[in-house]
Amino acid sequence: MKLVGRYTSPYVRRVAVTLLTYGMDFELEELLPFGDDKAEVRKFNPLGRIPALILDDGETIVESATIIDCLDDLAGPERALTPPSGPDRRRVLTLLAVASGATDKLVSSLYEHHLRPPEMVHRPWAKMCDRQTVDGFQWLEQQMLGDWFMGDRMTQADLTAAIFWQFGVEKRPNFFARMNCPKLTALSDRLAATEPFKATPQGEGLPKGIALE
Ligand SMILES: N[C@@H](CCC(=O)N[C@@H](CS)C(=O)NCC(=O)O)C(=O)O
Repeated sequence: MKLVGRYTSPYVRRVAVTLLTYGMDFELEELLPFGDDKAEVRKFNPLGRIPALILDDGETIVESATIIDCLDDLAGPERALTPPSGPDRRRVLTLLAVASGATDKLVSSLYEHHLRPPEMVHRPWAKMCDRQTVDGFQWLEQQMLGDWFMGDRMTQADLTAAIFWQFGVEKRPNFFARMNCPKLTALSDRLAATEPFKATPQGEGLPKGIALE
């Protein structure tokens, strides 16, 4: 399998960590969804976004949730990190929806500050995104039942929340510190010490001279 993207993207990284957790072999095609790489990314995803996954038979899948659903299917119900059905599945999917939404809003705010000329940054919009990011992660913090979201076992919700949290902490350390989420911090630290996380370093922070917080 070939994974298109970079670990600087938390959506790419959660796919890579899932692949490694399942023991599935893949090669990484390191492309950014901006600049010179964009045209290349469009060959795999009409939207020009990362991640995309190319299966060994050439089938291409886009969007991290869709890719992870495919990987769960390949791993089988015994090993899948997303419960196959019922209330447990609905709970994990809801946790994932909030984690993804909070991170989408974080990315929107980052784009607002980094991709627009400074005089065109619309601060009320960025502020609303920030509020949604805070509300999402603080809700997730309250959902933790002991070590994991499901209490006794790791699921895709833990893996994804930890990756998204690490991304946020790296991008906006002060903003994330102020959220005061000790359970998410502990989850993130615990998973950061595991092999799949160590094998997928998220890389560099923001370019020098750009400060959001
Ligand atoms: N919902 C998508 C989000 C993917 C996403 O936002 N990727 C970013 C990189 S972090 C991207 O490709 N941005 C470029 C663009 O949207 O044009 C997923 O889960 O795969």
